[in-house]
Amino acid sequence: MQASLETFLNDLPHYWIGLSDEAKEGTFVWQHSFEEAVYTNWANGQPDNGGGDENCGEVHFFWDELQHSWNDEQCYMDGGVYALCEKKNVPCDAEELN
Ligand SMILES: [Ca+2]
Ligand SMILES: [Ca+2]
Repeated sequence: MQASLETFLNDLPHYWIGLSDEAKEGTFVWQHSFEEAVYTNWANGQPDNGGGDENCGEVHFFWDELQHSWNDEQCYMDGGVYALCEKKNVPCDAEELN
């Protein structure tokens, strides 16, 4: 999954992936199910709750590691955060679309 994301993510923006520890500091849950994340891909030293208010899990490009990995970030950032959403495959067959 992570490898396939690399093919279309830009290097600079932040992508919120639906994770938050707003309810319980240090416990990141998916906002669609409130279940704790089983798979994680945190960058080295993350999540660090930097500044005491980083509660949203994001995919971020780390220049020092030259790769995308996860970071906890403020949920409200200047410049905005893109939301990365999952969707089911949509059939390309015209009959199924009608
Ligand atoms: Ca936090
Ligand atoms: Ca962080």
